[in-house]
Amino acid sequence: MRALIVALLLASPLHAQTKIFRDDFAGTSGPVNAAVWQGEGHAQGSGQFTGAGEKNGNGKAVLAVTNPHPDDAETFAQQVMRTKRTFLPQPGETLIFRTRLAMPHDQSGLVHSIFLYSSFMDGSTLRSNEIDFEWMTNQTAGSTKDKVLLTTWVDWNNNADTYNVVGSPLYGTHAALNPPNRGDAGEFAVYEIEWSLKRVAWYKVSPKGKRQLLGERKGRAYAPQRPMHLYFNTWVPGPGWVEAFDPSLVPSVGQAPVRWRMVVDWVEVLRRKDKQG
Ligand SMILES: [Ca+2]
Ligand SMILES: [Ca+2]
Repeated sequence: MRALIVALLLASPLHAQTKIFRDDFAGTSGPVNAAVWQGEGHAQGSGQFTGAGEKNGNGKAVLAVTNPHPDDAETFAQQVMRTKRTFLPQPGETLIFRTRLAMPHDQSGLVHSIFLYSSFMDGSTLRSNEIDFEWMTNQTAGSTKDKVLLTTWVDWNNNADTYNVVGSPLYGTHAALNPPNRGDAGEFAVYEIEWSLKRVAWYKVSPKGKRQLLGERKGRAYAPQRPMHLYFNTWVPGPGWVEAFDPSLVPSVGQAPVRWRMVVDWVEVLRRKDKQG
C-alpha cells in the first residue's frame, strides 16, 4: 500500500536509525488507512469526536473542528485519529516521532495536538501515560509570537486530577512546559518527540533544516514506561481549561458549517540506539 511505507534502514551501528512507521497520506481523498488508524466517538470539552481524519487527495490528512456539528447544532464536531499499534522504546534506545503539519487558521479557543497516550487500571485507579505537543489557538491565532504546550504524564492518577506533580506514588507525574513555538504554527513545519525510558524531548525543525530543542525532561519520573498509541486530534476545550477556553466560541446554531483544520503532511517513527544503554 503506497499510503504506508515501512522501511528498514541498515546504517552504521553508531546512532543507527531504523524507520519503523511512516504514513504519507497519499492517494485519493477519503478516510485515512483503516488498517493503521482508528477514530473515536465520544464527547470531550465542548464538542463531540466524530470519526477519524480524512485524506484530502493532495497528500495530506486533515482533522477539523466543524461548527456546528452537522448532526447536532448544539455542539461542535471534532476529530481524533490514533494508530492501532502501540510504541514503546526498549532500554538503550530512543523512539523519534516526526511529523510535518500546519494549523492554518486564526480561530481562538481550539486545541490541536500530537501526542502519545495509553491508560491502564491500577486496582480501582485509572492511570494514564502521555507525551504531548499541544497548540492552544488562544496562544497562536492572530499571533506571531506563538507558544506551544509540552506535557508529560506518567502513571497519572485520573481519579485524583492532581497537576504539577513529579513521581508521586499516589498521583504520578504531570509536568508542563509552555515555550515559544519558534515560528507561526499556521505554517507547515516538522515537529519531533524523542522518547526514551529516561528522557523526553520536543524539537522543531527550522525552515533551513536545523533541529531546535523546544523542551526537555530528564529522568524516569518524567518518561512513560508503558506502550502508547500515537494520536492526532483537534477539539474545543471547555471552561475548565482556562488557558485554552474561549467563551466567545459557541456552536453557531442555524449557520452554515465552518471548518477549522489541522493539516498533516506525513508522520514517521524512527528507532535510534543510544550511546549508553
Ligand atoms: Ca500564529
Ligand atoms: Ca503527504
